[in-house]
Amino acid sequence: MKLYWSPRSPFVRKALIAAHETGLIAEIELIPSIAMATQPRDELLAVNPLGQIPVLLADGEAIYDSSAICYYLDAVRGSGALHPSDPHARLSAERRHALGDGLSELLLHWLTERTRQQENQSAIRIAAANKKLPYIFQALEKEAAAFGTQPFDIGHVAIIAALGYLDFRFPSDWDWRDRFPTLSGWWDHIQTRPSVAATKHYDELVDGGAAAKARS
Ligand SMILES: N[C@@H](CCC(=O)N[C@@H](CS)C(=O)NCC(=O)O)C(=O)O
Repeated sequence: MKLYWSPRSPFVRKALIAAHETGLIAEIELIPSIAMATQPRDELLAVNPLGQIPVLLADGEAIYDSSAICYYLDAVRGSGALHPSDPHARLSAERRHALGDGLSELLLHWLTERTRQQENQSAIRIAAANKKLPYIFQALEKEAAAFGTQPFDIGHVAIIAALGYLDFRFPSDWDWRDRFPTLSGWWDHIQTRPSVAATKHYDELVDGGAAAKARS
């Protein structure tokens, strides 16, 4: 299998966590990729008409997006542990999955605005993101009350990807740790899970690959 990959993408991280959880990571070759919403790349469009990463090449198919890749690795190739078969457990997992993915999307848009020239930044979009964040974290804090007793599933994977991306890109912009103690306690605890510890973000463009070497 081949994965169009970047160590800076929260959606790629979801796929990587699923690959570790299912024990399939050793079968996946990583293809370093740069994806930008403003400059779609031909090599990505050839495998994903949306021009986004991650994309997994497996069984002669190009599989996208991150949710489909996680489903393929876990339910088609693995035991299905990340996608509960009980409808109520699955509904809960999918709601948390949506919450995590939604936060990742919001953060990606926020980063795009922030990296624009000051005069081109949209104050309206930045204000909208700032208004949503407390609501998202209140919902996460409520969900986190059950995290200690739930089997690990795709909802937790998506939330880890989003919170990890927040720490990576916005380490001092949104101080949630003291305000949301249940979520914060779980976040500290989950860092030692092997699939989480093995997939931390780094910026290969800044590190010049040093971080990648340290991890191999
Ligand atoms: N729904 C997609 C979102 C993927 C996504 O937004 N990927 C970003 C990188 S983190 C990307 O490829 N951006 C380029 C673009 O949107 O054209 C998924 O879950 O995989």
